[in-house]
Amino acid sequence: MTTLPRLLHFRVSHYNEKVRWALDHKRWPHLRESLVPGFHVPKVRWLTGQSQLPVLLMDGKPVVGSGTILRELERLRPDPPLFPLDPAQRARADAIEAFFDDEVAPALRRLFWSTYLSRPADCARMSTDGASSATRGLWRACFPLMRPLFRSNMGVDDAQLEVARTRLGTYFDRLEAEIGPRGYLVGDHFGVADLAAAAVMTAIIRPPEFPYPLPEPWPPELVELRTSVADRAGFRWVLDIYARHRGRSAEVAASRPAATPALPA
Ligand SMILES: N[C@@H](CCC(=O)N[C@@H](CS)C(=O)NCC(=O)O)C(=O)O
Repeated sequence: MTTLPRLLHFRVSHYNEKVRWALDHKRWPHLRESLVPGFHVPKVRWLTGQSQLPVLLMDGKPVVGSGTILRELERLRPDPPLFPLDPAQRARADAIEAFFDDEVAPALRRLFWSTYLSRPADCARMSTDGASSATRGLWRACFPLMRPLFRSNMGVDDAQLEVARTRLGTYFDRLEAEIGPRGYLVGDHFGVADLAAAAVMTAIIRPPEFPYPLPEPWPPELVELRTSVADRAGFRWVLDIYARHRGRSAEVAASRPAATPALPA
């Protein structure tokens, strides 16, 4: 790599948090470009032919999707490791990551956004957090047009919300069943399964170490949702993993020169 990786991301997103965390865990200096949901489409489509984030530009070449990006980071910078070397542990870690990515993440995202989509002002503040007030105003003006697209893109409808609410407890059951005697999901060390499960759960848990706190006040329905699971051991596990392992950011401010060796540990 001759230039710093550049992460195109949504601040609020749990899939995007997986990649930020992996870059930070590996102390890999990188640039971040935060995009605004809805307004991101032309740029991301132009770069990648699809519209989802995260996208990591590595020497200008796009790598798309959190799972693919994590594996590419591991291949290029294996130390400190995220993926177990033992094949049985690796298979378990991959399966846990797939469960949280494919089953849990869409359901929690649905629940999270459902608490915002009927509150245009709160939704605009959350979606454009970090952007200019002009961008926020424009986003707010476009909201009536974007809202139905957001609903259909994320499956925010009564039937799918009901399924998500019904299954919420089972997601915590699965998480709690995977926690081993040393407090990690696979083996004795922090790894990809812990990172993926905890990052995905941030959609409703929002630990204090999550790098982009939601603007206050939260919608009361989101506060209720979080409170409804706050007595779960899995909830405490996510807070604990974040407190112990989220660590410092390896983001480099955009004005710094773009070819930089590793940061001191
Ligand atoms: N499987 C993908 C899912 C990524 C994804 O769903 N990203 C959402 C944000 S949470 C997105 O970019 N949505 C905008 C769109 O679909 O245009 C991954 O792991 O990265």
